[in-house]
Amino acid sequence: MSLNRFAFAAAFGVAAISALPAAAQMGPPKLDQNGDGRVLYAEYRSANVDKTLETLDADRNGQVSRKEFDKFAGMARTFGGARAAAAMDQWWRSTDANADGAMSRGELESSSRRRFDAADSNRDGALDKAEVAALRQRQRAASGN
Ligand SMILES: [Ca+2]
Ligand SMILES: [Ca+2]
Ligand SMILES: [Ca+2]
Repeated sequence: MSLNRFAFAAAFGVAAISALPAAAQMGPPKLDQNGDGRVLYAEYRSANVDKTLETLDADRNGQVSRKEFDKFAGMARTFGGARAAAAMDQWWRSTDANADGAMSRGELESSSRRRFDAADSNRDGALDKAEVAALRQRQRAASGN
């Protein structure tokens, strides 16, 4: 097994959850890396931008092509069903801002920032448990569950 395949396999277990758009995956403990109950933007960004590229950018060209994304979206559907698939689709549409068929690092950064700012309702630069809960609730409402 090549290193790349191994990395992919290692990511697979958490993939359907932790590389989903933040709104769909605030639950996993990984987001709050230092375990203080607050998610700082640096933590959020690392989960949403770095982790996404690490997991999805198979050819390591610094952006996620639709083909790379679809491979992953297929796995998300397998693990998370229609709801995960819908979340993936929504994530793609909200991230590929220039609609060129790829998520660039810049696009991931700005979509990550937008989500974070929208979730940080008291504007203190961190997501506390209540803000995370509200975010998850909005996500459930949006996906019709
Ligand atoms: Ca790529
Ligand atoms: Ca793009
Ligand atoms: Ca906050």
